[in-house]
Amino acid sequence: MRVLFVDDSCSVRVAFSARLKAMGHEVVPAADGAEALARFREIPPDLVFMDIEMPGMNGFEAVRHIRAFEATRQWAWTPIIFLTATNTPENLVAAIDAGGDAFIAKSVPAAVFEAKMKAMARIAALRAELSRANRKLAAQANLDGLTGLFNRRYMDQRLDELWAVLSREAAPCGLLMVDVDHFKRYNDRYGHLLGDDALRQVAGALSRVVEGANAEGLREAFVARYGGEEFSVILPRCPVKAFPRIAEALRAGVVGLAIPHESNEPWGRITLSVGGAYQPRAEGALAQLFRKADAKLYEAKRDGRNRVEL
Ligand code: GH3
Ligand code: MG
Ligand code: MG
Ligand code: MG
Ligand code: MG
Repeated sequence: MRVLFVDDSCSVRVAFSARLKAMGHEVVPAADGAEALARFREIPPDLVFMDIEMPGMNGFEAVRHIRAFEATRQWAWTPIIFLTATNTPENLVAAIDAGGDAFIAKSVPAAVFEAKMKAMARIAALRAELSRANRKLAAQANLDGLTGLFNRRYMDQRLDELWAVLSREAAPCGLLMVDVDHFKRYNDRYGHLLGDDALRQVAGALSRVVEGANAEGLREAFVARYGGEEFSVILPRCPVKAFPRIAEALRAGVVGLAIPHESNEPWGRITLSVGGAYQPRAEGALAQLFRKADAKLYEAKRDGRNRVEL
């Protein structure tokens, strides 16, 4: 564990640091409350040992500040043990009230101290695992299970925020709605499993085009699975000249996969129709952009599919 050890006495810091290091822990020392707070923000530690009486900011105040800092972060609660020479009942109550978790005397026998550390290490390991799992879950909640693209939920959320910023800056934004051509026929002919696989490949091709556009300076573009065999490509701050190029690259990229689709005449492979809407300055309702792109997508379908309508 990484242990923040706070005490104004140099000899106490040296003695306990040595014990903790001997037990395999990393120790970050601090000599008063203010320094403790600064170190805490920098690291952050797995466990804190806190003295009570210190010049300047005492241990109770320091712990209150630490808890206030943690309150701004989700599920943050670092175990804090008050380590003190004055283990009176009043101090114990004040320590818990300040946000401490445990209270032990500096005179504690070495074996008891080690046992306490073992218990704390178990909790720290569990906490680390929980926060990893939470991060993973949070990321998965934004992704579509089949294709790994962002899902509709993420797109809606991200777009709301994005549209507000783009509107404030009167910045341009492009939207491309992408729909796989005659995909029902694909499933009917080749089966849903191959259909799923084709959707994954299409998603991969779309991602490559969008990543390419980002690498060339767009930066914030992203593709989401809008639903079924439909995808949305969001192109914030897209220069007007780049917009048709990207749309065409999406179409050509999927044709280039050369996935056989005999019921999609006359191409005989999987193709896309793309409908686009572009606003040189973001303003008004975002829904309007989607309506325009949808109408263009409908035209692309009506005019024979495997084409881009902007
Ligand atoms: P169009 O060219 O007019 O878009 O024709 P289409 O057949 O692609 O359009 P339609 O909306 O009639 O059918 C879409 C099909 O996409 C129907 C559905 O079975 C298929 N589909 C949607 N999601 C999935 C999926 O996750 N996996 C598979 N295999 N198929 C899907
Ligand atoms: Mg002291
Ligand atoms: Mg569709
Ligand atoms: Mg379709
Ligand atoms: Mg359709």
